[in-house]
Amino acid sequence: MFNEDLQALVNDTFSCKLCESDELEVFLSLGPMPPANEFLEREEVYSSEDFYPLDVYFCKSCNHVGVLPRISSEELFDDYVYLTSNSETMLSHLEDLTDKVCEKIIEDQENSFVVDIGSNDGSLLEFFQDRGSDVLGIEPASNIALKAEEKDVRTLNEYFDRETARKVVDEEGYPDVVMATNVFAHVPDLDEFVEGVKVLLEGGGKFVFENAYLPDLVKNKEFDTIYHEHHYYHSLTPLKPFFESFGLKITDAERISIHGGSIRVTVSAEDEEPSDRVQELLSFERKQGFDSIEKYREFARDVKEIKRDLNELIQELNSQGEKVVGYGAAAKGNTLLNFCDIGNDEISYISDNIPIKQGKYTPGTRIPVKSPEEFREDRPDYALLLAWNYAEEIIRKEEEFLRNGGKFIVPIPEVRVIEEEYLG
Ligand code: DWN
Repeated sequence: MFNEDLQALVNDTFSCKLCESDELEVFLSLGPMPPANEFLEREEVYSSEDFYPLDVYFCKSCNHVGVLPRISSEELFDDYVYLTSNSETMLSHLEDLTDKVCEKIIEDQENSFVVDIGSNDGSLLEFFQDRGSDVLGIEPASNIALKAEEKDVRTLNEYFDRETARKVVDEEGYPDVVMATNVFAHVPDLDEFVEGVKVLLEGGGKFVFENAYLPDLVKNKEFDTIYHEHHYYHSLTPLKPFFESFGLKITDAERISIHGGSIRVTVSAEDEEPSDRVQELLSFERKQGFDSIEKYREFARDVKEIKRDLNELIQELNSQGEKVVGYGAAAKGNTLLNFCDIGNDEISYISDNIPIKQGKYTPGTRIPVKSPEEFREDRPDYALLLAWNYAEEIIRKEEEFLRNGGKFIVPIPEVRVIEEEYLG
């Protein structure tokens, strides 16, 4: 159980970002932790780092889950390292998303206008643009927005709020669709964000967003996807009244497999009948107990078992002189490494295919990030698969590593070793 004094402090200091209740119970403490994407340049490795608590709370009033403290977007996103285009799996997912939105929502493709909030490197909007839509990205990280512009995806390098929304409508007109993939959990001020979405929907368009789905996170013990960038861990039960409080309505909701289990939600300002899937998911959440703190206390116990199992395995391999590296310098990997106290003694380096990350060091653990080419050249004994959500794609890419006797350690949902036999 969480320290009583700190729990009282939380209830005196914070309120739920969706319903404003102060009935928050912290059920898991993962910190102190540096921001998960604050990779270190070589010259920063021996300078100080910002560490923050990483406490996960359940709101007993509306069942919402979030983290404390809430770090500013400027600190988290001004200079960013995540690229949507880093995986074939993600690109294939975004193309499928585009097809579904074009099929279900867009009526006149050649005269459609699509806005993507948190558009990253423009990967999603490229698919819409290829199908004839006029597109506009809104991306706060200037280094990432530049990559979208290099691909001729028009992008506003700004944070999204009411003012930006009004500017888009005044200069570009009303969008048919407003997209947001892995963004709606990253916004400290959801009220301001939703007020901005309302402005964009005044023309009758739809808001379609995707985020990690809380029941999947809990069921699959995906504790590493908890970090400060993800202020919230969404489920439909608290989101339904939240949107209704703005005069908006969830008209569709669908579970999808990306990122370890996500949810795709469609929101409208029009008074239309929601699909049956909305009620089915609301019932699922209630029947599975996601409206009870007990479910989250059990999750916290599961997380501590993973930490124990992973530490035992890594320590055994290290003691046997086996070389262990990491694969996929994912943000979630930094939560896992810092929470499990796995550092540069246990892990020699981490391979990653994003050039921005190569040559940097992981926050808190200071593990060097190297290229996949260096990994293949080095042929270590074990690779801790920190990007487990792309396991199939990565195992396919690194088949030779397995065939040469290398093994992957997959930490989620339980610690297991993948060897050559896995290839069949
Ligand atoms: O919400 C977010 C999720 C969706 O993406 C963002 N806040 C940040 C980011 O989280 P992440 O860094 O955990 O995302 P990924 O895309 O799961 O990270 C995968 C990492 O693995 C990337 O750094 C790229 C790397 N990778 C690789 O080295 N080889 C990925 C693939 C597919 C590969 O083949």
